[in-house]
Amino acid sequence: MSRLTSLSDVAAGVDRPDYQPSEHAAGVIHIGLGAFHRAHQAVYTDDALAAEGGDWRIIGVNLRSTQIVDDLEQQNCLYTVVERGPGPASARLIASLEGALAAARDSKAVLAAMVRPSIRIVSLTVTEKAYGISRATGGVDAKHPAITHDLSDPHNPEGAVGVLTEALRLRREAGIEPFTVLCCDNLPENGKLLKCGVVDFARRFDPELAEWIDSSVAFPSTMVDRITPAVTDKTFADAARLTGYDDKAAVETEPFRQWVIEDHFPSGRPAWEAGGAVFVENVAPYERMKLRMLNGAHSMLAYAGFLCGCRFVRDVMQNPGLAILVRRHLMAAAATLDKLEAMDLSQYADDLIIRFQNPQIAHETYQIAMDGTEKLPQRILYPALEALEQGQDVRPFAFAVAAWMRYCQGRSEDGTEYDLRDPRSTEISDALKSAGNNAQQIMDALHGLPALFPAALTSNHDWNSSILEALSRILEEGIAQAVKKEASL
Ligand code: CS2
Repeated sequence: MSRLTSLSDVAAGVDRPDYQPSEHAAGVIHIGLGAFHRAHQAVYTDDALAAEGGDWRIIGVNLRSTQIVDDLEQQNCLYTVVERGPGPASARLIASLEGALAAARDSKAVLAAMVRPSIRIVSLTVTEKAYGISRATGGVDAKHPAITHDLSDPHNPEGAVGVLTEALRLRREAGIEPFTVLCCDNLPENGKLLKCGVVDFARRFDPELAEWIDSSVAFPSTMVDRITPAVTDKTFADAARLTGYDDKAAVETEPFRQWVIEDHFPSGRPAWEAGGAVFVENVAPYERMKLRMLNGAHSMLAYAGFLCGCRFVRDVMQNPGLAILVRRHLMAAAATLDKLEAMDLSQYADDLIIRFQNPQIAHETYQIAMDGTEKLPQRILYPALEALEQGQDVRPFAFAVAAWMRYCQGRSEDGTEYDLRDPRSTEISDALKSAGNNAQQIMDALHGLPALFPAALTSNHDWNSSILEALSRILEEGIAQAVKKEASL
């Protein structure tokens, strides 16, 4: 079977771009060429190009791995999105990627592309851990490996914040308007957070540049959503079966997608509304809703589900006790939110349950469980704190954290060891070394990890007793029994 390299000769019934890709130049650089970008922003851009045209194709950049760049280059950056909904899987070809660059191999080419005046937006999906910005201070964390490196050599940056700053510096020096920076990671007020980080980073070696970034660069916030499991051989097999081509850059995803964007693009933007994106003045309520409900419930079900032996989210939803806990978590998270006129939160919860149940989507609990220390604060800990402040039951959040604490032991009940896949995994294992199987000691050790748990939480009696009760039960009676009991409360 030949590689996907052109839009012609694709099997009938495959959705293909309704525009001539070569007629559109690039206007966006996207950092982080993972499956999520290819299933989300690139699809909206494909819709925008078909509807309104414009020079808005995307040059994709990967900071570290080179494989996807090589794969895309071999197929003219065309790729397939396999959609898995209630009916048979369907395929759509995407042509919005104009090029792909690997920063690890050619960082100069990446910076040169970012300095081109025709590039008006730089968007990012690099995952929470890649930024190195402290939520507590809004400044950069000088101990973060990429930040440490980039502060010592700011003109040869390796990390996301360093690359953005250097590209903005070069543009300013050349008298070129800055690009708009669009953070698409699951972080609260992601635009504001990234702006604070970039400004703080620049201030450490070039205060004037920092001033200029602060006053001239737009960092709109966004809420992005589409459940996108890691690709597997089945993704490739289905892409080949549906298109007739071998596609090494195919992705698979659910039919649902959502994008809410703060409308602040001084140098223009693609007509993403053509793909259903919604532009609003203030994204924060949407972000909070998604982070606390979808992502919060995801993290809870990933830890509890993984420990119960559920490989996929859909398996979790088949476990009666876990399914009750997912709904309980969604409702508890919703109760911490302000009313959102445009959204019905109980409808949103019902829809999420259906999405989680999707039998065609093989979304691994182990994938979601990754990077817990980066995800818990915005998904579970701050909502828990607000629940306490508002006099609501903190137990659902405490149960999620108790499940995470048990997960941090790195060993299933049958003795199988697994890798925590967390940037702080060594610190976690060290902290747990002398805690044995004692719930109080495990809780104290993990509560004590610097800059993770808010003090107002760890000093709260209800929080501590709820964690201790849930964790002791998990350790003494086993996760299955603990889930059953928790669900019957
Ligand atoms: C998940 C998210 O892996 C995770 O932590 O919660 O990737 C989730 O699937 C997406 O945010 C859905 O939009």
